[in-house]
Amino acid sequence: MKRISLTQYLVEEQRTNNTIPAELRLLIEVVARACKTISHSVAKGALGDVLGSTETENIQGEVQKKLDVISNEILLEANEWGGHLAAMASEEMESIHPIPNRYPKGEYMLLFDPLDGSSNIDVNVSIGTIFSVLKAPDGMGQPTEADFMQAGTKQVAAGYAVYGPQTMLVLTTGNGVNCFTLDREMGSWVLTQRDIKIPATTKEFAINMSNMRHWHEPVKRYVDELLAGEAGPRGTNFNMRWIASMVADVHRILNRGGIFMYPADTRDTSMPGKLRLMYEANPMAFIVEQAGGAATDGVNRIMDIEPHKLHQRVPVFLGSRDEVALVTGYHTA
Ligand code: AHM
Ligand code: MG
Repeated sequence: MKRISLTQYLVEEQRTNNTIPAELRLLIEVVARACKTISHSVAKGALGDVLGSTETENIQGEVQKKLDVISNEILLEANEWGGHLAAMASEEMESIHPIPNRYPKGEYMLLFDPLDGSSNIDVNVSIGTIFSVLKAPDGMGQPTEADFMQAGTKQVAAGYAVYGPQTMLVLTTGNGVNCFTLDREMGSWVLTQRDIKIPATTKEFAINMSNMRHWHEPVKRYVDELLAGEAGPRGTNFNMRWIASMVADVHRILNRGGIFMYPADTRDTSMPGKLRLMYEANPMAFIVEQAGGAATDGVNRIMDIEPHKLHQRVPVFLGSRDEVALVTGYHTA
């Protein structure tokens, strides 16, 4: 079988479909290279002294793992000097990171969750990197947080790397979803799945069931119906999987269908859900929609939400189209 590298794929996309401007292509290649470096650190584990926590907390008040900080540094350093970006933002940094004056500035803005699934780092379970690319507003001066406040529909690219038994990169530039596997010996990303599509129906769901007692009524109703199996209104048995790394859970859904849920609950109405809109929900929603699935916050399409804060949280329901429609319908009924 002829091997197609990420570089070749991107160049051909640029040439034939004109969906990827040259600058964006180079930016994606830099992000992919950074993910390769992160993958290398992740794989070393204790041998690279990368496990465990730092003494610091991030903006969300969460204790940072060493790998959270290392991955953040890798992405910042890799992307600072290339000239494709105006600014970056990350789960691990309180405010945005403008490109330093010593480097040329580009027209894109990059957001990322450098190491998603932090609770799985120290137990050798799949984790990942999620990223989203926006265009800088026309005529933007010194970038500010306000420049990042763009709905998910404005994304020009999104992707994630999953560091599992294999390291994979899943990418969309708005023209379907493709998956590349890292060839560790050659150091290159090889196209291994083209135009991935999520089945519209499913018999698998993913949610952290330990929060059940806190859920709102529509989520309770929906999950109760799934749990009732053959005897319930759905008339069929559902299976459940929860990896607690969004990248790994979404990757499974992309490959075999399913619905992923991280709902808001009754505990804290000022903090709807756990996942962050700008660098978790939006990029995943873009990928899932490009694969024929759907993504809502229970009421609205995630990519239509107008953001008002860099680190804002959002309830997430994404995956197989029909299931997302059903649980969303329960919220709006
Ligand atoms: P993180 O960005 O701090 O790693 O948190 C996000 C992760 C998601 O990957 C995952 O879906 C969720 O948190 C798991 O949460 P929980 O521990 O409540 O199951
Ligand atoms: Mg995360």
